Amino acid sequence: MGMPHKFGMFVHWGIYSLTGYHEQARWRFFTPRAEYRKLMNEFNPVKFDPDEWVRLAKDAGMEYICFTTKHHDGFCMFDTKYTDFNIMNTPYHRDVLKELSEACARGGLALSLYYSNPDWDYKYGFNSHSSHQMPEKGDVEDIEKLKEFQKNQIRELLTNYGKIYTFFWDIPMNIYDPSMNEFIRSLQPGILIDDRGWGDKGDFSTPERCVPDGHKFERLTEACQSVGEQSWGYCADEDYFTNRYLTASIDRIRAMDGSYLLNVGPMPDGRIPERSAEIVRRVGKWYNSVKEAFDTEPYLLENRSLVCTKRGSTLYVHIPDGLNSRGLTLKPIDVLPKSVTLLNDGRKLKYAITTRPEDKGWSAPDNILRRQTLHIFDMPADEFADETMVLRIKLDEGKIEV
Ligand code: H79
Repeated sequence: MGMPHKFGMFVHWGIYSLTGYHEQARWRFFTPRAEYRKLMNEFNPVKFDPDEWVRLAKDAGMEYICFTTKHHDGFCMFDTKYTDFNIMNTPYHRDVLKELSEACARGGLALSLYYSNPDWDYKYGFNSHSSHQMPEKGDVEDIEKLKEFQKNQIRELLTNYGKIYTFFWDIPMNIYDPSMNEFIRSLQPGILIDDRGWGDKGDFSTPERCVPDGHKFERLTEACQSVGEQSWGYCADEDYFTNRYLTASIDRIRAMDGSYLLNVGPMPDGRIPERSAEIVRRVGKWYNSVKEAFDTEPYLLENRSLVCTKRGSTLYVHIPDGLNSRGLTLKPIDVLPKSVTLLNDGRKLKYAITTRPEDKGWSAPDNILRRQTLHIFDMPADEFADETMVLRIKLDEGKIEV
C-alpha cells in the first residue's frame, strides 16, 4: 500500500542556484524581472552529470527523482516553445530535463515533475487568489491565458520525456478547474498528481517540512524535506540538518506508510554540493539497513515516543527520539521473542521478561503488580545517538494480539 515508490530525491535546480541563496531569491530581494532574467546568460552547468545524480539516489535506496521543471521564478529547465525564458537560451543550450530523463531510464529510476503554479516571468501569470505572486507593471491577470500556457507546457512535459511517475504542482491555485488534472491524465494515464493544483485534492497529500501526527496516513502521502533548513535550491551557507533529525523524520513518515522526498539543490555548475551528497549517502546507508521495518502496519506501544510497526509475527521498534539509558522496556509486550536485532548494524541484543514480584514469593495487591514486560538490555544508545535505531523483534507465530 501507500505510494508505489517510497523514497525519492527531490532536486531543486534552476538559475536561482547562481544566487547561492534560495530558490525564491528574486522574491526575497524584490528583484525586477529584467534584472533577474540576466541570470539566464550566466547559467552554464558544465559539470552537470545526471548519471551521477542517479547513482547517488540509487545507492541511497531511492527509487525516483522529482525535478523542478519550473519554479516560481518561471525559468524552465526544459526545452519549451512557450517562453524564451528557458534552458535552451542559456550558454549551456541543452535540455537538462531530457538528459535527466534518459539517465533515470538508464538507471531504472522513476521520474517525477515539479511544476510551479506561480510564474513570476509570465505576463499573464498573476493569480490574485493565490500566494507567492510577483506581478509587475503591465502584467495582466488572465486565468484563461494562464491555463492555456500551462497546458501547452504540460503537453511538452508529458510528451517529450517518457513515462512520468508523479506530477507535483506547487502552491495551490485556489481556483477549481478539474480539467487541468484531466488534461494531465489524458497524456499520462497512470500518473499520480499531488494536492496543490487547480482546486482538487489529486491523488496524494504533500506535507512539507513537517511530520504530521498519527499512526497511518489515511490517503496516499508523500512528505518532502530538504537536506538543510534554509533553502531547497543551492544555498552556499546552508544550515544542514543533523542525521539524527533526518533519520527520525524519514522514519516517522515511512512508518505511517508515507513516502519521502529528500531534497538537494545542485550548484550552478551542475554538481550536488558535497555536503548534501554526504548527507544523502549517510541517510541512505541508514535507510537501506532499516527499510524492512516499513510497508508494515502500526502497532501501539504504551511509550508514545517509540514507533512500532509489525508484519506478521515480526515487530519493529523504532526509536526516533533516542534513548536516555541503555535499556528499553516495551509495554505491553509480555512474551519472550525468538530474537531481537538492531537493524542499524545487525547486532543481536539481550532481552528478558521482567519478573513478577510474586515469582519471588512476595505478595502485593493485584493493582500494584508489575506486568511482565519485555526488556531489552545494553543497547548501544550512545553509539547510535545520532540516528534512529530500529529493532526487529521476532516472535513465535500467534504470540501477540496484532
Ligand atoms: O519548492 C519548495 C518551496 O520553494 C515551495 N515548496 C517547496 C517544495 C514553497 N514556496 N513557498 N512555500 C513553500 C511555503 C508556503 C507554503 C504554503 Fe502551502 C502554500 C502554505 C500554504 C500554501 C504548500 C501547500 C504547503 C502547504 C500547502
